[in-house]
Amino acid sequence: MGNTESPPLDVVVVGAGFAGLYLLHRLRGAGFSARCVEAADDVGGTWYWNRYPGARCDIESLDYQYTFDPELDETWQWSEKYAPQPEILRYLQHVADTHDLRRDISFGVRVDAAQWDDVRARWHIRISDGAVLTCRHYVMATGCLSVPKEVDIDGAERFRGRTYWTSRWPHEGVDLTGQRVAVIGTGSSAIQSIPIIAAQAAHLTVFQRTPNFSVPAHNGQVSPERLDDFARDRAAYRAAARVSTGGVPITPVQTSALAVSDDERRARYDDAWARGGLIEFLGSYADHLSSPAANELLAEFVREKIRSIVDDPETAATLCPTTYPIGTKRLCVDTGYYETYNRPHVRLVDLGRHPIATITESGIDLVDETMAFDAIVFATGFDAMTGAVVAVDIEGHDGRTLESAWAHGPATYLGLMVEGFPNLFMITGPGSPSVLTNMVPSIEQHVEWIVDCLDHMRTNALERIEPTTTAVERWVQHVNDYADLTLMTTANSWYVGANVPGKPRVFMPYVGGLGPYRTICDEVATRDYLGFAFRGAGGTRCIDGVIRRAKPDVQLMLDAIAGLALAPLESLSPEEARALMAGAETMRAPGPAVGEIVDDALPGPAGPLAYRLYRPDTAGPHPIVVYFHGGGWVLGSSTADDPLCRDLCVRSDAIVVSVDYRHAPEAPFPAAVDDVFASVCWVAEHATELGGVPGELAVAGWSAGGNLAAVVCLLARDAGGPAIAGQLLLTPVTDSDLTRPSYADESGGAMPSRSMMSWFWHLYIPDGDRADPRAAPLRAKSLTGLAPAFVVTAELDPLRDEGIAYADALIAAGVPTRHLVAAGHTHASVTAVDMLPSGAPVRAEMAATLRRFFGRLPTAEVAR
Ligand code: NA7
Repeated sequence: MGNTESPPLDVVVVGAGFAGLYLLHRLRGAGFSARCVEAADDVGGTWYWNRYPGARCDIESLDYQYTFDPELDETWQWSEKYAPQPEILRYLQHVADTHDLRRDISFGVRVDAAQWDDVRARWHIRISDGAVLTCRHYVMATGCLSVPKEVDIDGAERFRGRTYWTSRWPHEGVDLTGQRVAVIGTGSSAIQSIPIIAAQAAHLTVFQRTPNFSVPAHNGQVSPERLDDFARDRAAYRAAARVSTGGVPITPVQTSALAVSDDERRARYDDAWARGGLIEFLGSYADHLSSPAANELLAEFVREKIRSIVDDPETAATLCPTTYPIGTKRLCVDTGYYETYNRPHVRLVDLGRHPIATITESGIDLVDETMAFDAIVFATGFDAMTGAVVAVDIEGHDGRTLESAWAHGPATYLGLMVEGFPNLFMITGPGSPSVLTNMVPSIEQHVEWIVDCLDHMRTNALERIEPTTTAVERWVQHVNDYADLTLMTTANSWYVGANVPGKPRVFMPYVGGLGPYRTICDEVATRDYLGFAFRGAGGTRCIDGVIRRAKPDVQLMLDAIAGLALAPLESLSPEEARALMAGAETMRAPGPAVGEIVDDALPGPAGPLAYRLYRPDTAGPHPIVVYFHGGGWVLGSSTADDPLCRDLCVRSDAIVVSVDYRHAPEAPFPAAVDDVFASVCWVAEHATELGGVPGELAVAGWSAGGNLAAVVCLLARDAGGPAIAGQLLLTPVTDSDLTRPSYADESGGAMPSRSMMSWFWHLYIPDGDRADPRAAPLRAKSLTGLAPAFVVTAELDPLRDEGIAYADALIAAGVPTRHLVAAGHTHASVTAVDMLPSGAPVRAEMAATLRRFFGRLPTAEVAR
């Protein structure tokens, strides 16, 4: 870089839109020196550039505005529910004037390159006018949708008529009166501008690659209900937006679209359509973005509307999206879009059936038709979320550019920072809620967090901040896990980069919502900036770790359970605890249907033992899995783990026999052991009668049931039978030592807690030897010669370490063993069939291993 360094600044900000302006204001207030670099000749960001006819916000203006300045709330009045671009631009100019922001902004110049100087811990920022700014921190406030996508249509440069881009519309406006106009693209920009272009043009032809869903804006006066809500308590209104999912203060609907009658649903959809608004429309039921069936109901409702609005059935059919779920591409908000196709001079071309061969000097050649135009409007979108960030040549501390670091997709911590690029922050970067929420409160949250972080660094004499590898990897995983719970990843949208040829397909925004995300960011800060490494005169500091270890669905369940504020199980009597568990069983999803269920009893050493047999819906005979339920040897029954047993039966194509055993404290150790061993012997002897294949017998169990399954294998080995093909141990109890580190890890909701386990052990073996291998199989003198094992431990389970120890011991003893660590899972979450989707892959592995035990799948290598 050149030598013309300006004096070092605390911060350089790129972009003077909503994000850059507020950041400048906050930085100034906190006493930091800052300069903002803006390519345009005025403030406004996206609202400076996007001047196409009909450009408006698609979140109501009352919500799409800053909340940091109550005076602005009082003095600024929007003329309409969805303000037009000139008014939003005037608003931002007003904010810049009111807070005297322009004096720290360099207009008409852009950042070409930025290079981190690791020795002096500062950034050198090269500006297009040749100047180099030096600063401690560098913030990209460049917007998520600011770099137009390059034209990827053959022959575009040949066209001799006029060409326009919705994203770079001429400031002086365009008169298309009497012209033959082509609009390419049918995204939000096209949908807003097409009705207005149609009003001017002599002929308008719209070229559609993928139809979009759009709901009516019903623009006009700001809705009176919203205004009333706001006027009643402005602070509360804004506070509610800040903690909401979408950045708009609406109460989320909890009901499934599938849980109501057709009439009730129809009435709600009609009402939502009559009100307009994308967040409210999509949120009219809870599961539109997670359940394909619920989504299809809403999608079909919109298609019906399209068919009812558009006169020509063929055009209507072409406008109806059918290839992706509604809401998985940005839902559009329009004024008279579908109606425009009823105008005689407007034509829709379906590029799926009539692709563009080339753009010519005079128009557009389809493969089967030649068309002449005076003007072509490209409404072809943006290189979203990453385009503006990688457009600058940013070089981090090891000489690597950000573009190369993100070659396989963006990887960030919290959407705020990137490993290898110290002191570089992004506002609403990939990995943050950003475009899935109302951008303004999302921007405010990022700005405030960053300025607080810089203040923390200044106070503690820390000069350098960078996220750790672990923090980034696990955040990326968390963002993906969350997206995978929804339908969002299924569409070819700009959310996944599918609109830009060659861009890696990665779902970029965070679907967890603004409120939960804010909680996460706050928690990171209060936990001493967990996952960030600092350096400076104040020392070197790093609390490495993972802010959200639980899978998102598991976390939601943990939060719901925590909200119930239940008394600890161990504070109840065994009868009360059993009643509680029985109550919980009635509330869970039932699990898949199986071919047949048989409830019966088998002879146990001290009386009959109830069992439930699950038979697959396929031709038998089948192998048999004898299953033992969890419940700390105190709770549960042969039907207690019904959904899990059904799931195992269906997935493994094996008979599952869930056998009950005597419970403590009424029948303490070794009663349960005697029962389970007897039951396995009985099932082995009666395999044929049960519909099984003699000799194809495995044992399985969860928690205390896993303990019993492991113990049965020891007993069978020592007794010389019955032959057991394999043991499946799901988060098993393997030892009576409650001092392992996983007991001290609080992050998984800590179930079963040490005190709960201690209660179970006390009831099971009140005064006997808890080191007896029939209670603590890890203590067995030898584990050699045992049945092949599959041990599943959960990352967030207090029993994790004893499970790991058992898997290790089996491997050391030469037992063919697979050990799977269920990342982000708790002791019980893998058993929550049909409730926690993230457990399904683990159960699929369990079933595959059972098949392997029976020689019905190739043997997998021993693996951790
Ligand atoms: P979008 O939503 O990305 O829309 C771009 C449109 O252009 C979309 O219909 C694309 O079809 C289409 N497109 C892109 N490239 C081509 C080519 N080569 N040929 C034909 N059609 C093409 O951008 P917008 O500016 O409308 O809206 C961006 C966001 O701004 C919006 O979501 C709001 O948040 C505000 P595709 O769907 O990719 O097949």
